[in-house]
Amino acid sequence: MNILEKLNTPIFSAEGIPSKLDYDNYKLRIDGLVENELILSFEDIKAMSFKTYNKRLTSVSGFTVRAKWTGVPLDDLLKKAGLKSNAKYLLSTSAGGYTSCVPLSEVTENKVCLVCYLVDNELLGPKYGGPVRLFIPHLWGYKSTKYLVMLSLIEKYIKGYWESRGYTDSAEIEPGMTYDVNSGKRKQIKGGEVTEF
Ligand SMILES: Nc1nc2c(c(=O)[nH]1)N[C@H]1C(S)=C(S)[C@@H](COP(=O)(O)O)O[C@H]1N2
Ligand SMILES: [Mo]
Repeated sequence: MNILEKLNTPIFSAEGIPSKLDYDNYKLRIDGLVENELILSFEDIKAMSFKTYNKRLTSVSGFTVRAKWTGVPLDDLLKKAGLKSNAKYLLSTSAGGYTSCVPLSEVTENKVCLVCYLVDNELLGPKYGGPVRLFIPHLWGYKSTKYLVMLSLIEKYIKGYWESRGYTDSAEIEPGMTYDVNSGKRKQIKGGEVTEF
């Protein structure tokens, strides 16, 4: 059981939860406005240099959870693929067709964005978006696509699953009350990445 399972973290998956994951045949495709399209296996991803961030995933539905998220920084993958000058947005797609889209400026350079495969050193598993998911702590969780299979570099913004259903395109975390999964307490958040607890 990983930390998210132990804490009974709420599970969001519009496309349903896979009964099991196929790590051996997993492929992440990076395509669109890049010099070199990449197709990476789970082994390829694990072989790349990684970073770990002790940070929170925060959902507009009203929960926030802290864990140590490990993965390949998006910047490293984009460097490997080579961005074309007209690439402006990152569109992420899950195995089941869930999508979300962010401006590159929100997920590169000084911004944390991981192509994540471990949480507190354990696999994400079928409930929490394995083999590989995005982790973007400073935006509402709907940008952190689970069951990630494709990252497409595009020129024009496309609304993703939740953005098409009325949630904001920016996904900037707004002030309000939230449930802190780690402590089991309801807390006030002030807006922006949740770092206060
Ligand atoms: N593929 C996929 N990724 C997804 C979603 C989804 O429905 N499908 N929901 C998003 C939302 S709304 C949130 S808050 C987080 C929740 O992550 P968790 O299920 O690991 O708590 O996943 C995001 N990524
Ligand atoms: Mo969410």
